[in-house]
Amino acid sequence: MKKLSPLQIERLKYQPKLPSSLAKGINCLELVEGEATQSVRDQEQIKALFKNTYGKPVVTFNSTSSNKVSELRNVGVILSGGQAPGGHNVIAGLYDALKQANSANKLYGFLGGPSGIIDGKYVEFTDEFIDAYRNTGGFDIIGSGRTKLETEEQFQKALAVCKSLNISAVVIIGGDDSNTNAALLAEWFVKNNAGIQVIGCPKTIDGDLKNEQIEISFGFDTATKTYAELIGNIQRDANSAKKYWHFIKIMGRSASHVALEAALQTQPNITLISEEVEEKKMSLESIINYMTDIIVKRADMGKNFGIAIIPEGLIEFIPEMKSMIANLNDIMATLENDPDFVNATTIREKFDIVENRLEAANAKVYNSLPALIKEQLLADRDPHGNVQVSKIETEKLLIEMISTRLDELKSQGDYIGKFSAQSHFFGYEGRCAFPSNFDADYCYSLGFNAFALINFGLTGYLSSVRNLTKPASEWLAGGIPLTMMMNMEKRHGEFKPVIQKALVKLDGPVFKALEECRADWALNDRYLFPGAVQYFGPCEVCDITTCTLQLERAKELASV
Ligand code: FBP
Repeated sequence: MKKLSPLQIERLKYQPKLPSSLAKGINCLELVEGEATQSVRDQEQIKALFKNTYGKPVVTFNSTSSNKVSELRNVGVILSGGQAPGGHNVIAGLYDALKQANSANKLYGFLGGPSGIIDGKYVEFTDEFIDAYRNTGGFDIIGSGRTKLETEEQFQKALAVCKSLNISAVVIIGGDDSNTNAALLAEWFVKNNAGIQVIGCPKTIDGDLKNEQIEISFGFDTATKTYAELIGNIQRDANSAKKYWHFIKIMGRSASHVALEAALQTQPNITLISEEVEEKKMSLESIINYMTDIIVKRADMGKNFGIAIIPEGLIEFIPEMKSMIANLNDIMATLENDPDFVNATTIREKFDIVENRLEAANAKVYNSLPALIKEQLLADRDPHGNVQVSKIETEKLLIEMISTRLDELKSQGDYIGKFSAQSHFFGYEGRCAFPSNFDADYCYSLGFNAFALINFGLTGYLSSVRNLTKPASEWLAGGIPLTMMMNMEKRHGEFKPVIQKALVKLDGPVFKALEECRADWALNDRYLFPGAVQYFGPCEVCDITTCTLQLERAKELASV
């Protein structure tokens, strides 16, 4: 028997809460259809590409008194992309609903992400299998992957695998890219009369898969609370020793929602928000000046310590870097097969080849960077051909440039402090934590609800559970068409239909909350210490949601 920690044992017993409409039973639901929908942008192009799944209505579920056994359905499930706390509960909710609907139903888990459905690698879930993973973090129940599902050949293979298992529906648990895959697969299955439905579930710690119907993606709650705990601990350390500046890079591929939320929970001295940097066209130099100014002012007050939060994707939002990285991404695609580059024996030779190929202005920016960052910018691209920003040590770049600037100021007599910095990157630490009560309940509900959508024969929908700042019993279950969230974007030089990413809105209530306080937090230490995620205890501590969700919902409700 596998040894479990005391918390593992207790969490396995936790019974996640469901919205009252779903709690009555999977066979006691009625479907309510809303108005027909359209995509967020590029309606004509999206409609042409999704002839069979475009324009469907938003749907919601009500409970009814009728209780009928559903027809037999076998379902396959895929975990796709980066890990996010609560993924196991989505599968547990899906499994429970499917077995409640008809005990002869079967749930298959495809192994290692989307490639599992193409290669026919799967497991069949049983009660015992599922029970060992309830309320646990991670995606290790079946693993995850980032394979894109987009080619005719992949779709044909997926169809053959589903047919061999008599699968009539597939649930894809993923972020914007994975749900774009889900939309493409759904359309292809309908077009080819495959008789297989596809339902998505909104996952990503990044919090950038959201809109009016999807208030937040799952995992954001737990991950941000985990980072906030760590930042709070570091703030205590900094405030105790009073000798270090801590530069903390926080995960979040592109949008700064995670950094912003972690900042609101902890109130650090400096928080950079990538979307603001882009909007204000802040150069690297102006970011350095902004941060140096605060460091100097604090030093004048006798405080040679502080906390700076840096969003993971920052580098791509600094205008001159964005242009250089875009140019570099194109060049890297050709250099992969260039013998001079591939066989270069020193990193200096690689730098020279790259600098010669970059446009003049971009070469200048690239050349101005420290060697460490130049080298990291040459690392392997992700499946979309982009730099993997989690591997770029922006926090170290900023420390190095600020140190140089402070030395200059010191030599001019404008700085009297002592700058000693520590760098951190909080990312993987938060993605597989035990899901908070919120994420445990939300994920279970999303999975349960995904089966409800399947049971009503829907396809090309995203599982939607709303009203999330209210107790779970008041949550609203339903679904939104995936095409409703799509627009056309350039990928690998071509316009493709993709789910639109939600970036931080600078006129939104969450950013405004930071903006109002940050000057005060910069100089007067207002650190908050959130502590670890709590699973047992008063609901004011255990069941609270994020500042982001609370502020956004409050604004939405006020405008109704
Ligand atoms: P998803 O969008 O797939 O949920 O992944 C998000 C993320 O955690 C980002 O925050 C991060 O940049 C990236 O994954 C890291 O990817 P990897 O796990 O491949 O290193």
